Amino acid sequence: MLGKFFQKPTQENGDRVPPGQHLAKGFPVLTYGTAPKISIEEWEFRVWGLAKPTVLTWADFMSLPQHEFTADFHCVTRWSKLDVKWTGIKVTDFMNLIEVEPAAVHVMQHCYGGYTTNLPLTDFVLEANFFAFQLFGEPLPREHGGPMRLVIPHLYAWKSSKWINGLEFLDTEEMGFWERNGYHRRGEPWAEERYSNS
Ligand SMILES: Nc1nc2c(c(=O)[nH]1)N[C@H]1C(S)=C(S)[C@@H](COP(=O)(O)O)O[C@H]1N2
Ligand SMILES: [Mo]
Repeated sequence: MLGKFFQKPTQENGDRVPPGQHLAKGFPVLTYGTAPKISIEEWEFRVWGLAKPTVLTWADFMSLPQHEFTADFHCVTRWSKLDVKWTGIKVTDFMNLIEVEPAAVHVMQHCYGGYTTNLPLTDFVLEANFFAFQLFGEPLPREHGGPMRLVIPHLYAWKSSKWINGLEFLDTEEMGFWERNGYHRRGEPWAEERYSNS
């Protein structure tokens, strides 16, 4: 066996675990630095760059349709968790609240605490991506990014910002925190895009 922290994939879910990954027991927490503490009352979300500058509140997000999502979660440090259950708001619905300029091709995620991570707009505006505020039916715990995080299921989880509080729309690709520190600019788990090759 793989010990205390990992589970062996079963026959049926083995093909859902990307190369070089193991199934985690439980749901590990991975945070660089300390988890910021933000109440829903003070929570604010900003949009800037190549978009109409906008400040959104918790109520603005809650006015959007809410959905249940089941998604697999892959951390580049080689653990995966299948079938994580979230409640949240689709990125595609969120986009109706803001006005992005046609020249925008890239987006930088910003967070309480200063973490950043970048995405091409084509990886961001997808039906499967969502802002999550519940995990397994409970308010999203602070250590997992509560009150609100982004989830981008098709990329390594460092692209899924916890405590997200803003988006900066860009006409060029800029690097976020881990991308500047040796990790891949895109991070696709099935292609094992772990580290930057430049
Ligand atoms: N703001 C912020 N978001 C973050 C991180 C972080 O350190 N700060 N870590 C990333 C990494 S590397 C992973 S694997 C996931 C971990 O999410 P979890 O702690 O809910 O498992 O969050 C990502 N989002
Ligand atoms: Mo990670």
